[in-house]
Amino acid sequence: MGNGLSEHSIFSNLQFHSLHIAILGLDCAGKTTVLYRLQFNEFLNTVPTKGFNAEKVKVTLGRSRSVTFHFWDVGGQEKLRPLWKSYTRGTDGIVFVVDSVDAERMEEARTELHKITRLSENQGIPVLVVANKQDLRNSLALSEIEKMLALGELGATPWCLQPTCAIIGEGLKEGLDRLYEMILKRRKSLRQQTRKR
Ligand code: G3D
Ligand code: MG
Repeated sequence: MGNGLSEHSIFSNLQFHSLHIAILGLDCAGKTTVLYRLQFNEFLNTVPTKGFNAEKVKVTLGRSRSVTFHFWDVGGQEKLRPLWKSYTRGTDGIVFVVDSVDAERMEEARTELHKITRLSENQGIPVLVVANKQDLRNSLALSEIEKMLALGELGATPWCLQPTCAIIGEGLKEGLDRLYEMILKRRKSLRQQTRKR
């Protein structure tokens, strides 16, 4: 699972405290801004590495649960996208950031989003789609973004669409809460399936 917990401990009680999240999206969507704004809580450490940023951030979510997120912010340039799958292997969730103003590249974002969620190892992994840069006047409405990204065609992938303004951090905590809930729900249903076997 990539979070250091054994399957047994996860399934015996759903109190997992550490999650692995890949932050993906086209270049300039705001991924790195999202990552650094997420440090609204306790900052643990920084590991600057070529090609990606890794951060461990401790977040207090609804009902006072403290969860440590290990975020991997991977470069979004075309030549780096083939690397995405190495970062989503064993991930608990994906944050997919889109630039709400960049209508021209929404189709490209859709292609990449569908490509990564269709991989067999990513089946069912929850995706938080972040409609970033909502502060800009010409940003697309959520309903338009949902349509342009064909979110309704994601099949087995649970998803949520969250409007944000990453430069001031607006909407990010709500987004993480929603992602956490989706991850929790998936873990519960996997646990039930295991019990039935
Ligand atoms: P990336 O990591 O996805 O490539 P970055 O994207 O986080 O580097 O952000 C790309 C640019 O978008 C940055 O501007 C950043 O400040 C801007 N940006 C990120 N989030 C928002 C937002 O919510 N609103 C607005 N208005 N801008 C945002 P620069 O000028 O540094 O390239
Ligand atoms: Mg970046």
